Amino acid sequence: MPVITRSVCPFDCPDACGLLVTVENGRAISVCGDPEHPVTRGLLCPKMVHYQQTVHSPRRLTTPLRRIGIKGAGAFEPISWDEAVATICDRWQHIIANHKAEAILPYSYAGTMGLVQRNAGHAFFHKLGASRLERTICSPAKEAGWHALMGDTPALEPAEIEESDLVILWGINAAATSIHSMRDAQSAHRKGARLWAIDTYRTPTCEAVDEAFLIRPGSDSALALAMLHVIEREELLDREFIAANVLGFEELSAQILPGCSPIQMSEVCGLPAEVIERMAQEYARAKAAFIRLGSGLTRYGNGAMTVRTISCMPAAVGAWAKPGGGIFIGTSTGGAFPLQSVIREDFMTTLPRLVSMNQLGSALTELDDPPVMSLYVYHSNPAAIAPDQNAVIRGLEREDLFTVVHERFMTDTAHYADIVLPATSSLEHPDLYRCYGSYHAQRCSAAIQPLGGAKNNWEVFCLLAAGMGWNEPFFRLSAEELIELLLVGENPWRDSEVTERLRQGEPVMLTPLTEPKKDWLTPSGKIEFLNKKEVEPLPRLLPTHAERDGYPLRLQPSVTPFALNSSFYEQDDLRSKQKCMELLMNRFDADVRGLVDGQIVATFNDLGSVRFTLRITERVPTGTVVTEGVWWREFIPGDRGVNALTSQRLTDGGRGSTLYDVTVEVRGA
Ligand SMILES: Nc1nc2c(c(=O)[nH]1)N[C@H]1C(S)=C(S)[C@@H](COP(=O)(O)OP(=O)(O)OC[C@H]3O[C@@H](n4cnc5c(=O)[nH]c(N)nc54)[C@H](O)[C@@H]3O)O[C@H]1N2
Ligand SMILES: Nc1nc2c(c(=O)[nH]1)N[C@H]1C(S)=C(S)[C@@H](COP(=O)(O)OP(=O)(O)OC[C@H]3O[C@@H](n4cnc5c(=O)[nH]c(N)nc54)[C@H](O)[C@@H]3O)O[C@H]1N2
Ligand code: SF4
Ligand SMILES: [Mo]
Repeated sequence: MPVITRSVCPFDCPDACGLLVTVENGRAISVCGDPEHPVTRGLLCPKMVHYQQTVHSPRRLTTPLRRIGIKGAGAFEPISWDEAVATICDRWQHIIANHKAEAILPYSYAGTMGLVQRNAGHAFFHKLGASRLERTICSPAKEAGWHALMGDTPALEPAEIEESDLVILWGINAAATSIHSMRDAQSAHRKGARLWAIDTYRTPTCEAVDEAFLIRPGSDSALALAMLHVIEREELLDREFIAANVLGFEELSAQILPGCSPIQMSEVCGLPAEVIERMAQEYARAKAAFIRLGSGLTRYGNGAMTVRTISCMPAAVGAWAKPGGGIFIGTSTGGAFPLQSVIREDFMTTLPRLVSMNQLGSALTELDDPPVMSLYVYHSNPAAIAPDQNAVIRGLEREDLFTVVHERFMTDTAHYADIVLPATSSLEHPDLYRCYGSYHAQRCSAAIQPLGGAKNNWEVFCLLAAGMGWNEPFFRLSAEELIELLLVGENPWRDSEVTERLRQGEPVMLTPLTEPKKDWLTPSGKIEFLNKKEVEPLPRLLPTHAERDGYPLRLQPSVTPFALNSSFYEQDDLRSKQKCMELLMNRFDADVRGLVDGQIVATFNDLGSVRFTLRITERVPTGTVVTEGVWWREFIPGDRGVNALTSQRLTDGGRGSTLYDVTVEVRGA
């Protein structure tokens, strides 16, 4: 008899969708959305509708492996878990004796978002004294930009979008990356709201809105400042709201806005001045404009400033004061669960060095005192997703680097491992999930037994702790007991009733801590247009990094609806929907280079050269080229993926990645 079990989508996505998994004879045979989930309401994206194909993929790793060929060649032999753990612990003891524990570097990110499995390694590496990883590849510049203006003010309730009369999907490909925001925006549309998208090329989201505005990469501050210039000039400011809620509008008005006329800013962002004029007027005249801000526009040398500048807009027109008005960058529910009980910073006896995950290439090839002698990768695929792939691979090829990769699949990174450990999928382990697009949370149990010898992240760290000879009782707790540590007590986010429902596996809504849209949690209590604590006290136009690089085309390493970063390439159907690793280029740019549709092209800059299949399309404006998805090397025309073209440079705030801040040239290959 098939059994239906509730579960949660574990992937790095704002939504943490509720799932219903049908299990028969120990196998997951189908997965669908949970119609009773209060937010996700049964809707799933195309990636997850056949999740059982990922879980039961013939490509799943099911036994530990030891490298037998040269590094990166992919030749391995099976070994037992005992042997794998003993080999790792022996090597680490040796490295610690010769170089100290900081020579060991963990590398993990967001293969699973579950609070236990995602954070499972922290306690272990803290006790070991390993280098710490600065996990900033995604969008820390977004938080930094928000913080500079809004302090600790929490996000508004995202469902307010449905009450808006003008929804702006700004730098977010919501149709692919945030399907519930898209659904709610469309519901607002049905009630009469207009929908805009502001992007750098025509994404699926642009096809689903009333109007799409395409701007030059990294130039959103120019557009926002020009709109503010018009709003002030046309006397469309909400002066009452500003007087009561904003600090430093006068300074912005006197020092910055005069130099930001639509004509001046048109040259920067590429939109005609009259279009900027119209956008400003319509934005200011809307009853309750709602900006849903994405992450793409933050991955530039000026990314934090971009977020800060755009975030001034709802304050200038008083949109915050109206239901459905404001700007939403994502929720943060950090206080809801005592994560310290899992990550155990108290296990650290010193404060080891911090290594940026965006600079793994340099860490592996340049760091000394001590050099990185061992890399332990879990739920991440840095050989594919980290910037400056050539530097990363030079590091991974080092014969003296001892690399362990704990994975579900033989990823590009696992190919370079000395030891590969098989990981469970989310259906094979329990966890507790929260999300960053709303305020829901849910605990789930394993729906099926682990495949073959696969083990979950937490189990592996318990084995490694035992292998290191530690007696610490913490490493004898089960994953369920860790979940219970996260659920102890109650707090303003969740009372005893909500906590009990969580224990039962029900999806629940957490209660955001303050009344958003009224209390500005900044030092002054106001929205700080002027913030003297910042290097840049006022929002202004800053250049991107790539503007100085000198290659003629801006490259956008964007996302596809049919994969999530480098995940899901194991599903043949999803992969075939993406066809192949394409470079999207405008006909004009192709013609001047004598390139034709379908040919293999070499795309290059100072960091590397990557082969793509050229796709000529009017979706991309001149001067910009786009590729979607982070392909596995096995499926691409050359031996390098898109990140051989991206750099290790960091954002202006938050030390984030600058994956979109790239220039290239393209020629026939
Ligand atoms: N299907 C799918 N879903 C995903 C992911 C995936 O890979 N595939 N990834 C997940 C992860 S980890 C994340 S962080 C989120 C990210 O999801 P989003 O917040 O949507 O971020 P991105 O897709 O990186 O970028 C959003 C859009 O910004 C555009 N963009 C790039 N530069 C600029 C700019 O300078 N200005 C403007 N206005 N737009 C710009 C890009 O073209 C893109 O369409 O999605 C998550 N969901
Ligand atoms: N060119 C380009 N580069 C990008 C991006 C882009 O859009 N374009 N996006 C960037 C962004 S926003 C992000 S967040 C990063 C994401 O980078 P990563 O967090 O590395 O994400 P994935 O590529 O999805 O790789 C996750 C891996 O975890 C494995 N995994 C899943 N569950 C488990 C588990 O429970 N245990 C273990 N041990 N393994 C598991 C999966 O098999 C998968 O190989 O990539 C960044 N890099
Ligand atoms: S990837 Fe995102 S949209 Fe798709 S099922 Fe998972 S949480 Fe939902
Ligand atoms: Mo991300």
